[in-house]
Parts: sequence; structure tokens; C-alpha cells
Amino acid sequence: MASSSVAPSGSVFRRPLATKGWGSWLTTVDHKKIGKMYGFTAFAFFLIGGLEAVFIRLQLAEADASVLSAEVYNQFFTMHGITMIFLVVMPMAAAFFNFLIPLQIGARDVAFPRLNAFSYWAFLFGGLFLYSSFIFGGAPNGGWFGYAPLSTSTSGLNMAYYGVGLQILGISSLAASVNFITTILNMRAPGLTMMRLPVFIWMSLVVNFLLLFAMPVIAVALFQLTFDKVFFTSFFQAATGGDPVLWQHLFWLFGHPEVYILILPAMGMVSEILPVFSRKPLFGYAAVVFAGAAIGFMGWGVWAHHMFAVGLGPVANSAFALSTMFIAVPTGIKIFNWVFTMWGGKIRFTTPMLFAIGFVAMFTIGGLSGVMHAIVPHDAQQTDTYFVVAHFHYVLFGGALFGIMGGMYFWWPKLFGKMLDERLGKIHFWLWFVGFNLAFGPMHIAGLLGQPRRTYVYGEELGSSVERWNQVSTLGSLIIVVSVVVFIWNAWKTYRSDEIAPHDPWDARTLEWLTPTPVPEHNFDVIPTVTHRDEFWHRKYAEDDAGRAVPVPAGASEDHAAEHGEHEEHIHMPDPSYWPLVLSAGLPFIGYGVIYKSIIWAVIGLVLLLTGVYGWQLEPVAEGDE
Ligand code: HEM
Ligand SMILES: [Cu+2]
Repeated sequence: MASSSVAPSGSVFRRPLATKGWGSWLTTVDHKKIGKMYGFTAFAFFLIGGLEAVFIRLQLAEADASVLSAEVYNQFFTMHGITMIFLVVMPMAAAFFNFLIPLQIGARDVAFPRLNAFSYWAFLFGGLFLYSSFIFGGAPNGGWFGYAPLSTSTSGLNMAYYGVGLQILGISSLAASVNFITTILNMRAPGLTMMRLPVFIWMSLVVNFLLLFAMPVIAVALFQLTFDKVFFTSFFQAATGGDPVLWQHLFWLFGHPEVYILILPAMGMVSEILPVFSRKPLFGYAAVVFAGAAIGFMGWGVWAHHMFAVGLGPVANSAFALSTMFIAVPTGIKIFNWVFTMWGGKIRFTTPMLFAIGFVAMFTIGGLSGVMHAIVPHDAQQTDTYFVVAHFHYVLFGGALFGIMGGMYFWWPKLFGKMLDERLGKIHFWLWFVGFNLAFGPMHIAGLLGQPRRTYVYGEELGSSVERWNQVSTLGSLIIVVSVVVFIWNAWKTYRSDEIAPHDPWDARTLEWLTPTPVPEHNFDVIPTVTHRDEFWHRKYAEDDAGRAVPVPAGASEDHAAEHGEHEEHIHMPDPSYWPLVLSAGLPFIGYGVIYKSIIWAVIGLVLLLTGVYGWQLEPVAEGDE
């Protein structure tokens, strides 16, 4: 750490150098802090998106309730979907990428620390920008996939916020993807070959390539939508020669890879958790890695399964039905590998393990109803009903969120230096598990009985059993609320306790557990040299003649912790910076400028942006580096 506090020459502001205190969060470029900021922000958005869901469920508890008006209902389900996808699951994954990638590959930070800070701030401003629409005249109301011509021809600027807001979030994701790909490919510790990487790192790599290629597609589509909406172009307006189906193609060409962007990080986390608590290496490592990579390629060839009802014709429908069934194969491979990892293992049912097992079970249910959608005539019955809502909650909540929750309990001790309470954790898990199944299981039935999605009333004529199943769903959603309260209580209790977590509380396998807790700013005093997959495990255990693991005397972790401190002053980390914050703060102003066709706002935004770019360019990475 540079310790001088002189203002660098040629800089307007004094270089921020503090790494402690409130102000340091605004200027930090430390991947661990940025990871925590992603996590906290995403959790706050989770509470907001969850609140919207609860209102939706209260409205649907009766066939003709009037908790929400039709218009507010539209805004709530649209913002709920957008929030959960873009402001919860994706940034939660980014939180784990940030915290874990450098630690698991034995690096001191990501490749571009300031770009990393920029990604976070652009995400925050994108989210705030979207939510500001509630104040300035109405939130997006055309569904999370914003189909034209509904999105382009309705009055009000609701969907203009969608177009610009998602654009800002896309910029954030794009910058992050370049950063993480470079980090994984270039900054691995000596000896950490690709086939020794933890599966979480592999899945992160696939996800970030998906982001790198998918974000430009949606960026083009969002520009066109915004132009149609604000400047009356006609990319998607049939009446003036545009093509509304083009939007669907562009959206889903992004949207299907997006669903893998949402699920693969959780798959990576579960692939780390199951081996630790089964006390066995992951079964079929290579198969899991190749299956993940295969999904990354095949994911580009299935998008039109979201468009079976459009009328693309039998040839296109059959082709996409087939490709969709094929992509289920690598997913199935992974499920078998997880099950065989547990098979014959010495299983410890800790809270992270419960969430990981929950993930495997719930995700399998969601995967199976997904294969049902691939059967075209079947899909014609299911599309736009609650059956679909059940399906995607089993994969997104039962999958992505279960995995992320498992990851929270598992890595919490490294993140915050304290152990979450296991008893409260188990109460959390069981309430969450039961609430989840009560909330979303019955939606399969209500959907098959004919309840359409995205309607605020469903009318008595569907029959009283549909209403009863909806009441079960609403009850389930309230149980989920209780489980989240238990989690928050657990986090608070842990925060208040002064019991420090050990360096390696779970007897884990990968390099992040080699670092002392709390992790020092530069992560590793000495960059480890890697000789095995599951390197940390092999430092702790050797095999006896019968192949059983026996502890190596004087475990590596203790040694390392004792060593810590000696080399500290020689390790030079990049200094904090204002510029990522300044640069990204320009984005929402430019956004308002576009939406309200206001030159003034646009100019303010551009000035901020350009100031940020120039400040950033003229600033050395660290003081004294000029
Ligand atoms: C907190 C528990 C949750 C409850 C009670 C809940 C409930 C609902 C309901 C009832 C709908 C359908 C609204 C309608 O079609 O009229 C819906 C839509 C949706 N939900 Fe959830 N949800 C929850 C969590 C999640 C999570 C964790 C995700 C994703 C990670 C998610 C993603 C979505 C999406 C994408 C939509 C579709 C929005 C649209 O149709 O445009 N939900 N949710
Ligand atoms: Cu899809």
C-alpha cells in the first residue's frame, strides 16, 4: 500500500488513498470490497423485487381482488422480473465472481481493478435509473421481455426506461465480462492449468463469454426499441414497414444465453460445495467442465423455442425442438455427476450442503418442465400460462437462488470472517424449501387448468380449484418472506458476535481457503505454486496405501497464516480512484437526456463521462508509478 498522501501533479482532485472508513467504499478498487458491494446491493434489490412479488401474490389470492390496479399490476410483474434477473441474480453472480475468482486462481486482484469498480457503479446507477421511473411517471409495464409492438406503441415513457435502463446494465456486464475473462486466462497462479481450475472458475469463464457475446445483441435491439419509442423510427412497427418478430429474435438470441448466464454460476458454486461436504472430489470433473462449455456453445442455437407460438412454421419449430432437447443432455450429465459425487460420500448436512442438495432436486424439476416446453404441441398448451411461471421459478429460484444461498453460507466465513449460525441456517433452509414448493408447485396445476400469466384477475369461470391453488401459492410466498427474515436475523446476529471464523472451517479443497481470515488486501503473501486440482486439499492430506486421506502433519493453512505479515510492505496494490464513479455517474444523465429529449441532461451526462474518461487515463495505477 502506498502510504504517501501528496496530491499527484496534474490531477484536479487529491488522489484518494484511504482504504478504511466510509469514504473508501466510493473509491475502492479492491475486488473483495467490490464483491461485497455487489452482494449488498443485489440483496437490497432482492428485498424490493420480493416485495413486488408479495403484492402480486396478494392480488392473486382471490380471482377478482383489488389490491393492485391493472396498471400497477403490470408495472409490478414487469419490474419484479427485471429486478430478479438483472438486479439480483446477475449481480449476485458478479459478487461471487469478484470475491472468488482472484482468490481461487491465486491472484492478487482482477486484471483491471478500476474497470471492475466502474462495472459496479454502472450496475448501481442502471438499477437506480430503472427504479426512478416509479417517481417520474411510471415503471416499465410491458413484461421483462418487452415485446414489440406493445413496448413501442403504448403511450407513456415506461418502456423507454426499460430500453435505456437495460442498456446501462448491459454496459456494466460487458465491462465486467472482459475483466473476468482476462483475469481467468492470464492471472492464474503458476501450475494452475486450465484442467486444474475449480469448476466454479470454469463456469465463470463460460458465463463471461456468454455475456461478452450476448450483451451486444441485446444492445442493438434496445437501441432500436428506444429509437422506435422516443424518435418514432420503425424497426418494429409493422404499420410502417417494421417487423415486430425481429424484436423477438433479437431478444431471445440474447435471452436464451441469458438463462445460462443466470444458472451456470450457481452450478459452479454447487460443484464446489457438494465435494467438500461429501468428502470426495467432484465426480467426473472433465465431464462437468465439458458439459458447461457445451452448454455455452449450444445455448446459441435454441432461442426460437421461446417463439413456438409465433408461427415460424413446422421446419423451424421442429429444428428448435430438437436443438432444445439436445441441450438438455449436458445439463443431465451434470445432474448425474452431482449425484455420483454424493454417492458413497461421507455426507455432512450443513446449511450450505442442504441448499446445494435443494438446488440439484429443484433444478431437476424445473429442467424437466423445460423439456416439456420443447415439445411443440405441448408448448402450445402451456405458453403464456402459469405453467411457464412455475417452470422458470423452479430453475431461477429453485436453481439460481438456491445455489447462491448455498454459496452465501459456504463462503460467508471468508467474506466476513464470521460463521453464520447453523441452527438458524437450517431453519432458514426448511422454511425456504417448503415455502418455495408451496408457492410455485401449485402454479403447474393452475397453469394447466388454464390460468394465464400476466393478468391481474383471472375470473371465477376458471373454477374454484384454480383459486384454491392460488391461495396455496400466496401462503407459500409468505413463508418465503419468513425464511428471508430468519436469514437477515442470522446475518445480523453474526455481525454482532465477536467469534472469529477459523481459516478453513469446512475442511475445504480450493485455494481461497489458504488465505488467512480476514483476507488481507493483497490476498496472498506468497503466490502459491499449484501442483494438483483441489490444491489446498492436497496440501492438507496425503493418501495412505489403501487410498484413504490422511492428514499431512503441520497443515499448510496454519503455516501460511503464521507467515502472514512478513512480506506485507513489499506488495504494491493499485490505489483507489474516483474516476470509475464519475464516469458511470454520467450514464443515467445521458439516459434522461435521451428519454426526455433534453440536451441539458445529455450534456451534463457527457461532461461527467468525459471527465471520468480523461481523469482515468491521466491517473497512474498507483502513486509513484508515473
Ligand atoms: C420471492 C419469491 C417470488 C415470488 C412469490 C414470485 C412470484 C411471481 C409471480 C406470481 C409471477 C407472475 C406474475 C404474472 O405473470 O402475472 C412472477 C413473474 C416472474 N418472476 Fe417471480 N417470484 C419470486 C421470485 C422470483 C425470482 C427469484 C426470480 C428470478 C431469479 C423471478 C423471476 C420472475 C420473472 C422473470 C417473471 C416474469 C415477469 C414477466 O412476466 O415479465 N421471480 N413471479
Ligand atoms: Cu430458452
